[in-house]
Amino acid sequence: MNMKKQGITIAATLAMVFAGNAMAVTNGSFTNGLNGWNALGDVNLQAGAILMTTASVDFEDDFPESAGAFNASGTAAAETGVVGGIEDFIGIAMGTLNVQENFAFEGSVLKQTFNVNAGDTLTFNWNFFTNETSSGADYAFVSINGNLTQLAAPSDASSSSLPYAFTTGFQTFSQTFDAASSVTLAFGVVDVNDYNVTSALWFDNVAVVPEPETYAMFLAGLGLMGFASRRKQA
Ligand SMILES: [Ca+2]
Ligand SMILES: [Ca+2]
Ligand SMILES: [Ca+2]
Repeated sequence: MNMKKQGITIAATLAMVFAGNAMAVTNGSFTNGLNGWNALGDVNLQAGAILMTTASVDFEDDFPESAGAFNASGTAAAETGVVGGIEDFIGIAMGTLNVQENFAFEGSVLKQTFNVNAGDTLTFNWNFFTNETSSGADYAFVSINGNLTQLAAPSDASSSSLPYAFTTGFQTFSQTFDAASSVTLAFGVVDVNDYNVTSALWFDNVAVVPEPETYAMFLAGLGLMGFASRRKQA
């Protein structure tokens, strides 16, 4: 194999590696519905993004609104604290979703497991909606291998956004991984203190991107191969 062919082969291999990495998350923009994801509770595809809520189908969560008024999918929010409930589904201990002495009651989650490389960064866009006005109540979270990060609670949502009373507005989450590993990513939203008054999490554009240094090395490598190739031709 001559140097040019070898260079092309290496470039093709690198391109495949990088394409594979960019594809770490399956259907992260939800262009193929819920393909690649596993849902529990009220999880609904809306205009190529996800909206999940804490709303029942047949219970007046937001009295005096009618039952199911804030349910997005036709499937009720799922119970917490029970076998087959929210904690079980995303692999966290019972009670983990409680906020100090305030119990989580019900909610919804969506999850996917994929591989990351060291230096990869997970990003996604999100927005939290709620009808709650009290502090210390419902919240939305992201779980990465069982480690919960609260995205927002009602105290973070101050703008109005019908049909919900409050929203945080659109936000971007970003987290970089130190080591290569398998990652179970889960998004969730839960009712806290009671089953009443709905909160919702919207999100989209879930992606894993390689660290810039790796990209730079990749591009530098292509440049060197191009130089070697040109010199041979000359
Ligand atoms: Ca999308
Ligand atoms: Ca509810
Ligand atoms: Ca609530």
